Amino acid sequence: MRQRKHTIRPSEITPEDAFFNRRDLLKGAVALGLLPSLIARAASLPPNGEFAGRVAWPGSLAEPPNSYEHITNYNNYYEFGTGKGDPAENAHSLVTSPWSVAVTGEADKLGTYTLEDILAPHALEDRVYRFRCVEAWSMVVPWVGFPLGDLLERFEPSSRAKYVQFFTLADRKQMPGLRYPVLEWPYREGLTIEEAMHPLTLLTVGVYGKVLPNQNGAPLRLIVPWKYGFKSIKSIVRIHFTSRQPETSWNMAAPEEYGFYSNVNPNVDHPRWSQAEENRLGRGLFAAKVPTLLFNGYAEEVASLYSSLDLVRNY
Ligand SMILES: Nc1nc2c(c(=O)[nH]1)N[C@H]1C(S)=C(S)[C@@H](COP(=O)(O)O)O[C@H]1N2
Ligand SMILES: [Mo]
Repeated sequence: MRQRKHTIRPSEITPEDAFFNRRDLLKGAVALGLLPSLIARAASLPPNGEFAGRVAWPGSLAEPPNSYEHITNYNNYYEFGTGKGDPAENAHSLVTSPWSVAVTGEADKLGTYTLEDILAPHALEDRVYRFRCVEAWSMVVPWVGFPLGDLLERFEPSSRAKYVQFFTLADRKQMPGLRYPVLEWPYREGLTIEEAMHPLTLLTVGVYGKVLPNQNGAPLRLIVPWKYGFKSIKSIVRIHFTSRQPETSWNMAAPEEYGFYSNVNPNVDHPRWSQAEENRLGRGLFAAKVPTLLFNGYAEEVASLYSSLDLVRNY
């Protein structure tokens, strides 16, 4: 057992309590118009692991989030094993500091940026999103991050940048799962430039007000809330702007099952199972499944991105 130093017992204040108190306070401050001037746009990873000075994003779900325990112990991160408990058990070997991100392809400001460079000009937000895995389970998660588009703009993409591709670290010394050829390594994912610039697309550095644990994709991951979970790539080390639809690891592994778009869509089944319902984790084994919503419930925000696309063919 690990030793913990707590002045108050952990049972007295859960991460959930702390999160909600803070959120209510922040909401009040937002209503009073206080925050924008008070919050410095100078995000960084706090050495004590707790973010200070986030903005409560007004679009957050009212639904209560899943527990911190649940979100950080039931994961998909195949670089650390394919079992849901493997990432929490194995990802301690991932070294997240120092960290840097290479920016390549169709943009003017190419180069390698430190994590500190990446975060510095941005203001962190608390955003409670629905999160839906292609395996038909879902959670509600309070992420900490800022819109990816705000970062991408800093690299000045050219008019040829129609897509953005992302790569995860692939280091066999740190990632035991890379020994197994279950996916094309490094894990890679991609979005259209419009999807990448959409204000819901979150570059994520934390959960429940804390720095991301390694199993959730530290130190920097994507969250694309209207797409199946596998689009939300973890531990990003490279961002590549390109004129052509990029390769993605899941599409390379099983193209009939995992398309490039992978928008959550209850009307388009996975070839091996229905996608009409989902199991909201944490509600008990026998809780009823809930109907899956088109675009995971974010249709109002994102449907216009796909007005000219056939969503059955472009799954
Ligand atoms: N690099 C990498 N990113 C990844 C994965 C992975 O295996 N490797 N799994 C994806 C899948 S299938 C899901 S559902 C989510 C899970 O995120 P979570 O563990 O934070 O809930 O991460 C996605 N990002
Ligand atoms: Mo997933």
